[in-house]
Amino acid sequence: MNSNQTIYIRPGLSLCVVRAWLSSEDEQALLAALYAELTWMQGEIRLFGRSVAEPRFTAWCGDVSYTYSKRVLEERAWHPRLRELRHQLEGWLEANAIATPHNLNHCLLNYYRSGQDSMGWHRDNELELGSQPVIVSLSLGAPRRFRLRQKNNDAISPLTFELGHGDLVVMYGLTQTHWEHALLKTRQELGPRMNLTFRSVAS
Ligand SMILES: O=C(O)CCC(=O)C(=O)O
Ligand SMILES: [Mn+2]
Repeated sequence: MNSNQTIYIRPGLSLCVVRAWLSSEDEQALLAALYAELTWMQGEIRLFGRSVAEPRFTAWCGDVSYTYSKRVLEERAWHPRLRELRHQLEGWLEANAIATPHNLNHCLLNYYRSGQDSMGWHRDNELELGSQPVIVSLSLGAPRRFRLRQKNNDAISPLTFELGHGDLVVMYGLTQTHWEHALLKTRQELGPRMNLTFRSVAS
């Protein structure tokens, strides 16, 4: 096992963190290329009956369509760098004996312009991800606090990781049943961060 790699096991949670899975040169070049070359959109959410812009930008690639946050992300051709990363990460999962039913056939990307952009508490538990979703998350750019807490139980301490600059997190097992995660707003002056989540989606 890589010395940068730590596994966290808690009741209902299995998580692996690999620090600097990508080297710092690679992660900067990748962030710039993906920002320039992918099609980014800003989604809308309903809040108290009004439509407001989501506090982040989203892009994706996938062999199959995926319904995320009530929005259908249609199948979309892979960016060559994302296709390459997908295969490297599939190799990493295999080496670590983490099984995915459909390989990593979808990648959702989020771009947080500053500390004011965010993602609220949620689980990635859509039916099409299966009963034990494997979420492979790569973070580029400015580190941000990624938080996890057990759902409906504050007896178990939440977890927090600063994730950026090529760090990899893999959530697996029953994590998406019992734990929620979020990237909350911060007043800190921070540069942009991009997050790539590779998923295994049933068609
Ligand atoms: O930006 C992150 O680290 C989290 C992204 C996330 O939870 C998601 O895309 O579902
Ligand atoms: Mn998520």
